[in-house]
Amino acid sequence: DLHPITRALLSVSDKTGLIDLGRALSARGVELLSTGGSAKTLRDAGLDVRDVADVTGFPEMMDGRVKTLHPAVHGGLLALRDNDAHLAAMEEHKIDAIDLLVVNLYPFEETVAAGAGYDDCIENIDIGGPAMIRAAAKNHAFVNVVVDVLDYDALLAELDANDGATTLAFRQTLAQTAYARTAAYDAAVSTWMAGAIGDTAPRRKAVAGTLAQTLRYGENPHQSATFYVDGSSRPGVATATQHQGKELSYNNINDTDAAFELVSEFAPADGPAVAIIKHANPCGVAIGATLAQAYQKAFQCDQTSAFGGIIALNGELDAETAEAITGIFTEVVIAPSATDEAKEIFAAKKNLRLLTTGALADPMAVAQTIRQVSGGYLMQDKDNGRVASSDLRVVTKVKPTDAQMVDLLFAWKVAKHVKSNAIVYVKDGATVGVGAGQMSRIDSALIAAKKAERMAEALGLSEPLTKGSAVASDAFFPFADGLLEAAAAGASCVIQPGGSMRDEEVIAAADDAGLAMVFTGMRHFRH
Ligand code: 93A
Repeated sequence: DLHPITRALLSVSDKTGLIDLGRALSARGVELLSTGGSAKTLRDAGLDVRDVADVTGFPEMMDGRVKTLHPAVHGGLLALRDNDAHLAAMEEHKIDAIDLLVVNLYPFEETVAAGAGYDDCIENIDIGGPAMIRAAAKNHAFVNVVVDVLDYDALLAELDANDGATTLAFRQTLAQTAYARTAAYDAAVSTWMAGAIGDTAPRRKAVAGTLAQTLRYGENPHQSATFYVDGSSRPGVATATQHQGKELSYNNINDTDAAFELVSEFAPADGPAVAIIKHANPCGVAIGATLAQAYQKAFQCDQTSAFGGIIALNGELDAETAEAITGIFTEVVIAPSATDEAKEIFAAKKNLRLLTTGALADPMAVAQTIRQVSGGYLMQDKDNGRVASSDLRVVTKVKPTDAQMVDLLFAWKVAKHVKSNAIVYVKDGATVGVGAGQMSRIDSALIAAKKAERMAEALGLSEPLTKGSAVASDAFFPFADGLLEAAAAGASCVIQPGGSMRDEEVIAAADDAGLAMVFTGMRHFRH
């Protein structure tokens, strides 16, 4: 399975390491073929290179759109070296075998990321490069294909270990990497294209991703994991700048995303807002006069769970808030920005990661979410639903007061970010009880109330904070029991989608309990 490398074709956009690689190959007696810019780089460094144009008998033409797309190149990559007919065809058409292809593609992803216009992006779609990569990778029984500057050293090491040849296993790994690259490349093109033509729900969606981080492990230490970014410019965990602390873990990234998406529901105009997340669910969310106050209010919801949590802010992290946050162990803080003073305060906490995003995410933006199931993917529009005041319908005899309405809408926003079944109690702009992820709605109502009771005891309060609260349910109450539990916990008003077969019964129960209840007509399941 060992095949020596005698001829290489080098065609790279990113010229990093090209000269060293060219020299190292030349020194090992490899003949170099190359395209325009790459050939020039090599020649300027004093290397002996043959132009692809010389091999094809055609000049590079049409602004470089056609340079390697020729049988002399593709025949040299695809010919089976142990097939008499293939060898005869090579002989007849004067095609020389190419044993090594080194290509990195036109920087399409970078061009898009730089905000280039339509035509510029189109021109940066590499055609000849992927064609050669796919050909060389298909013929990995004989041919080596390198698509990543980071693999140059491994290639040279392999050659040295095998007296100028490579093993099949090595070529197979290169081929696998090569197809991953061309797949990701075309996925990036397709994803960009969907955006450029304004198709927010394309019929076919390619999963585009660039490896951003090989994680230490996944949800658990025995699971390996990686983090891919899709090139989106959405402010959030994938695009944030990390200022300090060790690498984010799989769970950190997941929870930080949940935290930032939730806090982004609160525009700066809503006031300073803080969300504390544990296991992708909020254990405290609040708005306050200042961020520091909002943090204290959020922390008070569930001080036990907040330990080791992830905190997201909807405004610039200031010194006072930073100081307050360092009161307990926190894994990650994410905010649009942070003052120098705040950064200094955090600097003393080596294990605390600070991320800044530059801005809040737009909760109304159109996007897709993808979830894997065995044998496939589920794709859907991201839940960017929002209720307008005109959608709200008061269904009870008692109407919510203006102050209650503010808390109801706050609770509703939070409930959208809580795993179903979600029950969220809110008082004075702060969650005071969160029930998440239960299989029955009544249990979520009970758990949230129970946690509020425990918190009241810890804080030495005479009554639980749920007394006089507003409560949100992410989906309708199928029976009156869940609603009655919330009433028993002290809730005075309710927000929920409505739409149950038993709405009448639930409304009657609310009236009996003297509650004000509002229907939103929209559901926020989150499973
Ligand atoms: O425009 S292309 O799709 N047409 C081609 O035939 C072709 N062959 C190689 N682009 C093509 N390439 C790409 O040119 C390579 O993938 C590489 O990114 C780049 C190297 O060009 P140069 O050596 O002139 O800098």
